[in-house]
Amino acid sequence: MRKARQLREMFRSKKVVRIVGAHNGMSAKLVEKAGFEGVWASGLEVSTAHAVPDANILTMSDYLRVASYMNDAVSIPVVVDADTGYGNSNNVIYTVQKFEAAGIAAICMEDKLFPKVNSFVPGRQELAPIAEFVGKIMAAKNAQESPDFMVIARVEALIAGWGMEEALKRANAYAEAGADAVFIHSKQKETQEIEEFIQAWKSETPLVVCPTTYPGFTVEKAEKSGKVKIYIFANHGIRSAIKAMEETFATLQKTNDIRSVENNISSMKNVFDIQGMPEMKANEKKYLLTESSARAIIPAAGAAKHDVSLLKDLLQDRPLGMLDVNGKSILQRNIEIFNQLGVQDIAIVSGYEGSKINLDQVDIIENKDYDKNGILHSIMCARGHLKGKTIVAFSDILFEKNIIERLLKRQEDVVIVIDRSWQDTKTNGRPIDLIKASNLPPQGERVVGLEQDNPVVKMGQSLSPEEATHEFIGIAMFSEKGAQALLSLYDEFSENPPSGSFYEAESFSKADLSDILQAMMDRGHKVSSLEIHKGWMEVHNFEDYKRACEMIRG
Ligand code: SPV
Ligand code: MG
Repeated sequence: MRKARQLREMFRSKKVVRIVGAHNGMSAKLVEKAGFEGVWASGLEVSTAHAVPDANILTMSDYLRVASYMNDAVSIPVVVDADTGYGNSNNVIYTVQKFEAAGIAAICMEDKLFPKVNSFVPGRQELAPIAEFVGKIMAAKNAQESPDFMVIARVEALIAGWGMEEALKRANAYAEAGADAVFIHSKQKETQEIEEFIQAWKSETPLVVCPTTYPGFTVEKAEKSGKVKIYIFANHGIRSAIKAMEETFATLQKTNDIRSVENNISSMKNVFDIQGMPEMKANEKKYLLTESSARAIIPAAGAAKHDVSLLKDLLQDRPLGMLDVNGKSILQRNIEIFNQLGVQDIAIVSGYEGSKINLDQVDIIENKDYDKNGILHSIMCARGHLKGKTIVAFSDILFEKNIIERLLKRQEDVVIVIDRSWQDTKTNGRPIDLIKASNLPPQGERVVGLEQDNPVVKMGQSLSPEEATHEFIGIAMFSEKGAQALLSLYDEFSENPPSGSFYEAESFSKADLSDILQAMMDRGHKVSSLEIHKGWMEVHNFEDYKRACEMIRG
């Protein structure tokens, strides 16, 4: 009974506990999000949400189900409006057992006859005899399991027009019977009636008020009284929802144009947040294990460094990975490929114009020093993700799905993707990461055997074209063991950075992935390869961009 205790503890403070009416999990969650202390599972709201009168048309089980959804959606206490207790004392016992078991902190029962009618509906407002209601309170208090659970007794004498004396008589009888609080209800427009009651109230039992019709009785006044412990904003949630929906529907009906309401409705992101979708996605990453269970790291921190002069306009406000290729950014395309292949845990390392990487369902990790260090350090910013099978893919390349599909099937500890068609590429003097693999690429028109490993012997931009067999495309995969080896070598160099250059980088801090891969090879680690023939491209200049837009449709 964690929440019942929470509510009891709030009662100990001088502050009034503000609870707000809700009718389902969503509205309860919005109450909590807005910063209130508790939820009022309002009979009026729940009935309205079902489009039936607030007159015990719904059954106790209906209310219980809705209250449970509310309670499950929030971490603050839920106080349930249990009307008359849904019958006589026998029904009250069952009601308390069920609601308490559902985690509800308190129930409130009113001293009307079953079936009740909402207090603001003119006409029939029949009160139960005092003895009968006292019996219900005792039944409720005896039925509760935990001493923390609360039973609030609601006095309807003022609503029914029986006068102040009757109201005080009843309130005192209910307090004597063991009610944890007395809810005194009034439908007056002015505050005199409620103030008179509070003035005359001498019992230690705290009061509950619901000033829907007498809003002049503010939270501040309630607090000042020293006697009111709960202040109910009973139905303002559903009334605002009704108005908002009516306005949206009326506008849509008139305009037949979604754009006419777009600015006045909640974003889909907010909808998913209320659902708890981010938490679900986080759980998926942990527990929806796929055959490969691979993760991905995409370093996207550096400002484009190559010949981007003609891309400048497109890139002045965003990193290269956010370049739009026919309606989708490069990063978005690549994330979709990973997701389709079951790679859900994706970390993107941001740096240059990092705030523009507005992608959902990925972890965005900032490399604050992106302008001082190289890609290797960007990758290491996401080292928390470098466990188990992990693919590292550069952010400025577009690639076909089958490359990743084939890569995921590989079992070696370090596998890098290498293209045998590199000589076909016009680089215009731009350096590319060349590879010397153990075996020459298969020659001739028709080729099989690309699934066999062809271990890498050497890699780097300074390899001579005569020596080179392939080109590294910027995608590598590490097994658990491979990732460990990479991390420990990185840590070793970080602790003792080599003075001067580090392989082809001017310093260790500027190192590229190819530099550390070469270092791994030099330490005797095997770097395997996945050989491909085209099926990818990098976007480094306007020419590349135009070709990418032509080749990628949709
Ligand atoms: C409710 O919210 O259902 C209440 C408060 O019982 S009132 O509608 O004011 O009676
Ligand atoms: Mg009610």
